[in-house]
Amino acid sequence: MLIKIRKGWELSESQATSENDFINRRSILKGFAGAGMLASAGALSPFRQALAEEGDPSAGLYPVPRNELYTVARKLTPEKIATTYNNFYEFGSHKNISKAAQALPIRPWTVKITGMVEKEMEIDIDDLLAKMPLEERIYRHRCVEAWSMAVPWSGFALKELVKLAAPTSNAKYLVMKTFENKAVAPGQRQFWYPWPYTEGLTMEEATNDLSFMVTGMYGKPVPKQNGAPLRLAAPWKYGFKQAKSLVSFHFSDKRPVTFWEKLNASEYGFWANVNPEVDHPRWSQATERDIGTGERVPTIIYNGYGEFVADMYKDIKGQNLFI
Ligand SMILES: Nc1nc2c(c(=O)[nH]1)N[C@H]1C(S)=C(S)[C@@H](COP(=O)(O)O)O[C@H]1N2
Ligand SMILES: [Mo]
Repeated sequence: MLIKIRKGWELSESQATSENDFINRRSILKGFAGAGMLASAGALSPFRQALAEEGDPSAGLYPVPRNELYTVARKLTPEKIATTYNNFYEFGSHKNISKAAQALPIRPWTVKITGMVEKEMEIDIDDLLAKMPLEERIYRHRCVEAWSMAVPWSGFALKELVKLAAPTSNAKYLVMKTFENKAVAPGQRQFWYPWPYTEGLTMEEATNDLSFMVTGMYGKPVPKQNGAPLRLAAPWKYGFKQAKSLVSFHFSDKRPVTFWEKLNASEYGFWANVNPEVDHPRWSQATERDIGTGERVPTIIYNGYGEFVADMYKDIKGQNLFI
């Protein structure tokens, strides 16, 4: 079976921890290397340095004002951990893809808005950034593999993009797709995956205040490995909903079958709302490991965002809201 290919989440806890330690040691070493090359205090991480060399035209936009409505009670995950412990199957089915992801060209980058909208359009990422009200929000992130982090994202409310797109009243779903580029993304040569990575939200979810388009992280442009130049954060849902490096927003009256749902619908459904009481068929979802502190902490329903989102689901019956 496809899904029996050994995945990151099939690692035992002890394996996962040592992998994490390994990555931390690696990033410390890389940090020293960067400092040497710059002959300075080493203020630039290797990724920041790569962006600076490439001249990311959005670099000057950050930092952006923080929206204090969105904050967390736990410690922020150190930047080096959040930017070197990743899931991005386009670059490999393991956590250590941050270097490989640097091959992704992020300029020019065009976003298509299609389907049930007043007028379909293509918009350049920097034109889009110029139109959108950028702010910083600290969000928790809970991966279905039972690890989590707390990250300061920068970006704009997804409802602002919806407003720009002007969907017609027939639109029921917003379907989001990641780039396709086999030349730079070796994972996309693995034909058994249903590329491109596809995710979706109902229109009500997409226009919920919490739904956020990420364009930055830790007060800088979001690194490639975390989904540059445009990635979703819908923090009440499991991490696999947070599709990265998006090129397409399609408004539809049909619910999409998402990437992981196509691979294994009984383990990864459309709704994927976080719930500690609904276990994954192969492991418990009751707790999660904070990748910053290494501590195991209880998981909270809707990842702690129930006050923002629970109402949207009160009338939905007979569907698995939590897988
Ligand atoms: N295109 C794409 N988006 C993706 C993934 C992926 O493999 N491809 N993995 C998802 C999963 S499972 C998680 S947990 C998050 C990880 O985001 P991070 O690397 O910024 O922590 O990205 C999500 N978005
Ligand atoms: Mo995930």
